[in-house]
Amino acid sequence: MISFLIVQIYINFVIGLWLLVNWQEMTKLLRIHPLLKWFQFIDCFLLNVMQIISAVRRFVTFVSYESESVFIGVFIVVFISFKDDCRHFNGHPTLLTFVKRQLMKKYLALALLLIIASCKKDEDTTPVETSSLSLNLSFKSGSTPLLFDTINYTNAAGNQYSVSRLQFYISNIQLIKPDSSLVDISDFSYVDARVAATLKIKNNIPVTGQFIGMKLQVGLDSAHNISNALPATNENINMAWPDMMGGGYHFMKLEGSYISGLSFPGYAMHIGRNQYLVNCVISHSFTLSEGSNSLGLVMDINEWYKNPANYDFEVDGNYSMGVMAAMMKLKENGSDVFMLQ
Ligand SMILES: [Cu+2]
Repeated sequence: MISFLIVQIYINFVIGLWLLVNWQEMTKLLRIHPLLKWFQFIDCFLLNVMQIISAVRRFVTFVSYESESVFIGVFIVVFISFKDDCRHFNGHPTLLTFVKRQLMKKYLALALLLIIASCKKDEDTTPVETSSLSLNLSFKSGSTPLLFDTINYTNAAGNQYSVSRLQFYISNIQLIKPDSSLVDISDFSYVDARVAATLKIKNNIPVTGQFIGMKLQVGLDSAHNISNALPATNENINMAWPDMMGGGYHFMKLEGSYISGLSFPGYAMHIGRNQYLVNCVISHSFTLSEGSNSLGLVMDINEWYKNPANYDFEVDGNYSMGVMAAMMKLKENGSDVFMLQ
């Protein structure tokens, strides 16, 4: 509606400008006294106002179609049907009628182009895509990007280790507003650090504004952490936590090997069971605007092994599954494994 009015006013402005520039020629053509131009101006101005009102009225009857072709069609109808009802000068056409005829002859193509351009522009400013947030996951150990299967990293306890598997669920992502209220943006996603397709978490909940951080969980809440509650995909089946150990799903499987004296034993940091759900809080200010937004979500694997308590494969054990103390340490260390960038 507003854009339609803008087009109308724009066209009238062009007509007015044309009148000003070509006034002398016009008066000759129309054989009228130059002083009458002010009457003509007021006359045309009033007519323009009437046309806008009439155009709006006509447009409203079509607006429900909301298609570009109808939009253009209505405009052309309105444009061509300008009323010739101000013939004050002994049968001479009014200036506006004259201009309209000139425009019809010379500038119709230009006018149509303007209309189409205006319509296109209008479409661009209409938000077609609702705002959404994509999280792009990446992994590192300390300052080193994750490279699988190489003993390349050292944790706070001094264990030199590699990573061969990193799979987990990320769930209940919430954005933190400056007043500390929370906006829920996602349910849960399965992530396999080796599978690129799982590293982009998209949500379709429109959200805009300023935020001071993010909360999320590594694992599944109690409503989902029930055997066979998730769709029976290979990924979910592989993440199953044995029924004889309580059922549900692994929240995370982080595996690799490490250097122990002269040997290279494996390690498996597996977390599951509701009480070991990992709550992460990330302090990071960001603004989400209309359209699509993306943020980098980086997991520092070394953070699983420190803060508040160092995890040492030699002391705390290289297999955590079902070992309450080990899983509790990982859960608590896990609260700061993520950062946003
Ligand atoms: Cu396990």
